[in-house]
This record gives sequence, structure tokens and C-alpha cells, in this order.
Amino acid sequence: MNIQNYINGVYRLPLSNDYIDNYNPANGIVYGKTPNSNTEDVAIAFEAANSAFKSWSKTTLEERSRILIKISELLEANLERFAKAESIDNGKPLSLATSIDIPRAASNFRFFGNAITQFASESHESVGLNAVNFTLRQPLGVVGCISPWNLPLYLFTWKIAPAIAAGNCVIAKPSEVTPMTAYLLGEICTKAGLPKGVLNIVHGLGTTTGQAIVEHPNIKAISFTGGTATGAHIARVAAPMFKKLSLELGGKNPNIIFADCDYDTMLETTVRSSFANQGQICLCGSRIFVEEKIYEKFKKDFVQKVKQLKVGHPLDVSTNIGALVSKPHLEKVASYIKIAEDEGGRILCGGIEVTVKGFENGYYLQPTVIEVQNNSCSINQEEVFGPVVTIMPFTTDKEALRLANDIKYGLSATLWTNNLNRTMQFSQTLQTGIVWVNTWMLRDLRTPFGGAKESGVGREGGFEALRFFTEPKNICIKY
Ligand code: TXE
Repeated sequence: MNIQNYINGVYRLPLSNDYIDNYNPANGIVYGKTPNSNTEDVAIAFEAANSAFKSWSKTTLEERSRILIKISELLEANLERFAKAESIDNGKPLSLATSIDIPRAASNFRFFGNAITQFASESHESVGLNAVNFTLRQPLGVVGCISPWNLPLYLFTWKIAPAIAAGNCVIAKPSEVTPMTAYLLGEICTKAGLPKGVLNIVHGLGTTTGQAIVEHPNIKAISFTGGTATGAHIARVAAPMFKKLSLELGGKNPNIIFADCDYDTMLETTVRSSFANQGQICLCGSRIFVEEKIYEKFKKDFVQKVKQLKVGHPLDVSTNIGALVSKPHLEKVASYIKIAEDEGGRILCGGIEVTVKGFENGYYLQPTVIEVQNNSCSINQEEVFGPVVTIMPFTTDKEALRLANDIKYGLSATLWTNNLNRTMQFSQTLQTGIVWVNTWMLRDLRTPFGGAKESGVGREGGFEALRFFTEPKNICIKY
């Protein structure tokens, strides 16, 4: 199926007249074309957004809320169609797209449709000066949202929903690797009655379309999720124009397991936190540190469970691990397994590309567990973003903390323990934006979401996102 841009409420071909191939990762076949939009396409999207802003920014909160919730309902009503499209485009199991990706995209719209009606600003009475201050929270204008391929509609809408709820108009670009559900979203927005121009979806490569959005002098803010190197590049381009920036970048998250945890829950969750979505989630716990007392037991049990995971066609209901998103990505992940071996890592299971019968050209890899000797090897320091985890033992709390923090990234950490003092000490000392204790990826959309260190700048989620997408203006009245 060929994809088009969605600008000013209608689908249209790109002025660039340039297209890229869209691959189905399950079989390696090109199944459609995606526009590679240029600066002219971004310019017409900007004009549409800019014209819509005057009226959208003055639209009542009740009306904005109603439209966002309507989008959410329409996504839910089209769950099957969207989930299938996501699975085909990305390679993720259909069961995952149906239970997580699309429901969460719907929740994003519902959540921010409700949140905007509760978003308030501050006032300060300057006692003794006969003055009162209050803060207006005004939308920024036209903003840019750029998202990655791992959770395509989920992360795309996580940015768009708060941006439009707050009264901005948006130019959004999904990853060129997984454009399909973002394409389908346009039609849902039209049906929900979103006024034309409020959301404009342009497709294309990061270096052409993405770059054109970031470089546009009148786009006031960029909300970006993707790789750390891309985030640094975007910051360099956007900073001299004083754009507001929210950057959600890579992660290499520690999963710290103590002997006093609830073992069975930990084991089951650790399989998920390692390999959900083929390990292509920035929150996956890819460095597993296990207290020495239970290390050998964990190693045996974990490897046994991982071996049971079924690699298969994404649309097959019995599949646990689908296809990786693209051939270059599969090659990158496989190259890291080789590097790990060269650096002394021991492969406990997986490590090989597999073929799925009937789909021999798909991008499949066995879930892989590697035992490493230290935390300084490349496989422990660099983001692989695939179905590959490492395990190593530790003996003391101090050592576990040092290992966890000895990394340039700081997105999330998972801690398994039933000791309250240890929980508090780790929570305070872990250098990450998110800490999960005795769970993983339990999300409450009101909480601040984002990373420390090279995992990003700023926070998404809840009122943090609405603050990002608004400019505070203080008014001081003397009486
Ligand atoms: O990310 P990119 P990719 C990490 C992960 C992965 C690596 C690369 O390590 O292997 O990033 O993945 C757009 N100006 N994460 O290639 O390139 C691009 O088109 C403006 C972590 O997908 O950063 C896409 O829409 N935009 C991450 C988006 O940026 C540009 C999830 C992300 O692409 C651009 C995914 C430019 N110059 C990957 N260059 C997470 N933390 O969730 C690219 N883009």
C-alpha cells in the first residue's frame, strides 16, 4: 500500500515526488512506497498548521477534549485493523500490537483529552506590595514531533496528543521504517472532527524530512524520541534558534536482582523486560546483574525459559518473538553478538539468525543471553536495541550500584528486592529517570517519563508534557 502525507486535513502526494521502499520485516518483501518529503512539503504543512493555530488555540478546552476522546474511541473501534497494520509494518507479534501498542495509542488521546481539562496555572499574591501575579500557560504555536520505529503509533501519539490538547498545531513525522499506522491516523482524525491543519503528518527520511522540520525557523519546539546520536544532532541544529527541545534517547538499563526477591515473579518479568518487542524497547533491561547467592540458579532457570520462547511469523498467534524491524538493524544486532564473543562473552543461548519456514527472507534472531565478565565490554556499554541481554554476578549492594551507574545512559532501572532500606537507597542513588521496584514497565501516564545523562533532556507524561507544550507568561497586577 502506498502512503501519502496528511496535510490540511487531506491526503496528498509529496511535492518532492520522491519515494522510499517500505519493507515487511516478516518476509523481507517491499510492500509499499513512502514519500520522502522535502522542505517544500514541510513548508506547506507549516502553512496549514500556522493558519489553523489562530482558531485551535482559542478552541475551548471542552471541545478539544471532546475531539481527542473521539480520536481515542475511533482507534479502539479500529483496533484490529491498526494492530495488524502495525504488526506487518514493524515485525512485532500481532498479539503485542493488539494488547499494548494500539490500546496505548488510544489511551494517549484519552488521557490528554482529560488532562487538559485539569491543567491549571499558578498565582502568587505579593503580600505587602498590593500586587498579584498569575501565570498564563499559552500554546507555543506550530511544533514538531519526530518519533522512532520501535513503538510506532504508541510513541507518535504520546507526543501529538499533549501538543494538540495544549492548543498547538503539529507537524509530525513517524519513522520512515514504520510509517503505516501514522498514515492511517490521518483518516481517524478527520472522522473525529479534528479541524484541518491542526495535525499534519509528513513522511520521509530523517536526513531530509526530519532535518527540514528541525531547521524550519518558525517551528517553535521539537519533541523527539530516537537514538542518542540523532538527539545530539537535533540539539545542535535547534539550539541556535532557541527552540524548546524534549529529547527521549537511548538506554542501556540495569536489571538488578537480589536473592530476597519474589523469585518466580522476577523470573517471569525478567523474560519480558529482556525480550518484549524483540528487545526493541528503550526501557528493556539489557544488563542483568544477579546477586551471587542465586546466580547459578537464575542462570539455569532463565536460560531454560528463554529457550522456550517461540520465534515466528508476527501474525502467528503462537509467536513470542517476531521479526526485527529491518535488515540493517538485524545486521547491527548480530554484529554486537560477534563483538561480545570476541571480548570474552559466553553465549548461553541464542546468538543465531533463524529462518521461519515459508518466510526465509524475514529478519529473525533467536533471543540471546550472554554471560559477561565485566561491565566495561562493548555489549554492556553500547545500546544494542535487540533481543540480546547479558548477565553477570555481584556480591554487595555497593558493587551492584556501581555497576548499574557505570554507563553513559540513564533512562530506567529495575530493582528486585523485598528490603525497604535497600529499595530507598537504590532509588535515591540510581542515576536514571525511572526506577521500577519489583515490576517492569508498569506505566501511569501521569508520571514524569524520561532519562538522565545521555538518555535525554526533559520529561514527557502528565502535566510535564503540557508544560513542555506551553509557554508560561507571568502577569503582575498592582492594585
Ligand atoms: O533512530 P533515529 P533509528 C535507538 C536505538 C536504535 C537507534 C537508531 O539504539 O538502534 O536509536 O534507530 C528521525 N533530523 N533508538 O535509526 O535515527 C528518524 O527519521 C531529524 C532508541 O530509528 O534516531 C526517525 O523518525 N530527524 C529509541 C527518528 O528520528 C531525524 C527508539 C528516530 O530515528 C534525523 C528507537 C535528523 N537529522 C531507536 N535523523 C528510544 N529511546 O525509544 C533521523 N531522524
